[in-house]
Amino acid sequence: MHLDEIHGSADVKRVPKEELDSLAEEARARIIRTVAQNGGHLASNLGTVELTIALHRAFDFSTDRLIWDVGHQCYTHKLLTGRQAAFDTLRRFGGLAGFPRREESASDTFDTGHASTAISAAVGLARARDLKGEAYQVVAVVGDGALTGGMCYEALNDAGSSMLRMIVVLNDNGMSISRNVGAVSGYLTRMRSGKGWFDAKRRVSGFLKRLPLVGQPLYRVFHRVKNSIRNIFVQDRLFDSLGFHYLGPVDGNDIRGLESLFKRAKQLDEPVLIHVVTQKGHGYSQAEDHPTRLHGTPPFDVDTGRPLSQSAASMSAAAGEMLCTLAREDARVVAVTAAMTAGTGLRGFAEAYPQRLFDVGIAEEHAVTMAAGLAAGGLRPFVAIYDTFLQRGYDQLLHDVCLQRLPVCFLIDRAGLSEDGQTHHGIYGMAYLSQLPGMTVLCASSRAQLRAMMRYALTTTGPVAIRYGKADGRGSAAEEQAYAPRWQCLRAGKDAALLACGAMVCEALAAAELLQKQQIDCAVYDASCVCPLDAEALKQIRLPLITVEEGVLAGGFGSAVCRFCAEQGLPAPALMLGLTGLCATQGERAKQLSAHGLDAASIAQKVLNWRKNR
Ligand SMILES: Cc1ncc(C[n+]2csc(CCOP(=O)(O)OP(=O)(O)O)c2C)c(N)n1
Repeated sequence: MHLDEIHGSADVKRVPKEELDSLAEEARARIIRTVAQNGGHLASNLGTVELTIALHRAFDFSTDRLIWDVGHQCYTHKLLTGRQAAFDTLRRFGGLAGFPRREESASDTFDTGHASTAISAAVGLARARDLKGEAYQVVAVVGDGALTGGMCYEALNDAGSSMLRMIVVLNDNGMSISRNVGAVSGYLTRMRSGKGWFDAKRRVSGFLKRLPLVGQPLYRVFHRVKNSIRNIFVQDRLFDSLGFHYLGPVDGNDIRGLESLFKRAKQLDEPVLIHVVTQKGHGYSQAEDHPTRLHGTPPFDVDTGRPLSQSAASMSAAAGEMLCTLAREDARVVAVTAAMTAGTGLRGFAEAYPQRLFDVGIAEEHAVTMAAGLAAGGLRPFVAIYDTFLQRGYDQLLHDVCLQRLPVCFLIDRAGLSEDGQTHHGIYGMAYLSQLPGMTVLCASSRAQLRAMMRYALTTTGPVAIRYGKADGRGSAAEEQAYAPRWQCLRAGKDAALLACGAMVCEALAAAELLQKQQIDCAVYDASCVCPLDAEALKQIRLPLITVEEGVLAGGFGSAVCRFCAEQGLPAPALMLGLTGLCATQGERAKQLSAHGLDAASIAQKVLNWRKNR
């Protein structure tokens, strides 16, 4: 049977055993081809092809519920649940999402994107099922990387004492995006290498079962006491002691072995944790050899595994390089990351200053409070983090950093719309950071400015957040100067002033060019300090104001300007351009900007409309 004949668990069950491997190969080839064209999460998906097929054979996900943690490994699930025809549109604007989406398919039980949520969601579903007297099984698939996140332990703690019927599949490949970190990761490694017991158990079980007459009864006795025997072989039993029936570790790339274990687990009337060991990138040598580079990748060449085009100058790389410079000059400078060393450009720093980089795992709350501790201890921590993931650390920002006015600098990467869509957009940061007492919020529109802002942050005595998008749109147009928290007039004009921050500075400059052709003369300001606002500039501009931000309008930059104008008796902004409502778009940045009216052409059009309607 081929992929195009499969539309759900029932079809996967009909695949003859001897055709399972070729089905896995077909899915794998399709994933490689599609990600090579569209970009996406590659290595994680290649590692879970067999696991997904086995899950669909053992369970029926037209009624049973499957929750993928992070959800970046759900491509095979999409292929097996009626979405193979649309798979070429994966991650494209208007196409299939790169993550599970309930709106997209009834087979997607729970939307994910951020790590470590699946066990909590599974506990909730299992409780809902029991209260409603329903019978379906709930399965959460969680990676060992996601298991570094605190929410997992809150959920395990809750579920383990509840005797809920649910299954957690721990997909252990030893990797987060980079090599996994921390004590639990070390524990899992010991479990994997304590495999001697599992081999012994298999041999003894097989031997007993084969004994005539006494075999079966002896096997049952063995089965009952095996957990206590296992203590002798496997020293530690984290999951058992948390109240989970632990099964494993098993080969997670062996469909048949997994299928029979899942079928066994299904019979158990208690929380079960199945520890499966997969290989990240399995079946594609480039991804097996470079699982970090090919964890998430832009379009790439299948032969070499290398990106098809040179990526635009990266703000992350500039942040990483500057941090090395600052660390060289100032022994107090340290870096903190929550499992995003590569994504935030800290690889070079990790090599140059391994003792001064702290990768805490996918633990943003801990990262923020730990950084506050570092600052309280006299160091100058820079926390490099994506805007969307810092949402996790909101109370920590307030309670641990801002209330104590500790000098932690947040390097907030991927501010703005994300190709990955709604779970990953960095569009709330401007609003949520600006509410925090004493937090200076800066938006960098170029690498040069970012570097200057980082140096400036070291001169302050309180918390600073520097936000920036992925690419440096202004490039060499921006000069490196000592940063002062003032707005810069980049272009004079007499009809209106476009006040833009971050990546919107480029769009505003281009919009002003377009408007010039229509005889509308707009000034453009780089409103690099969003909190506090540049009060002097605002009082002096004396033109109709148009704010432009790649973030939610409610509580954001435009709102702050509006409030300032009301307080000062100045005219309110003529236009406030930004994002409203749920931003459910994904894919190509240019298309998203245009859909939300934030590309240069749309900005110019809105200014024209405003002029006409005045
Ligand atoms: C809260 C949060 N922080 C960071 C990330 C970025 N991220 C996506 S996948 C990933 C690694 C996940 O590792 P694991 O769960 O082991 O899955 P694998 O890719 O190894 O299969 C990280 C850090 C995220 N999705 N959510």
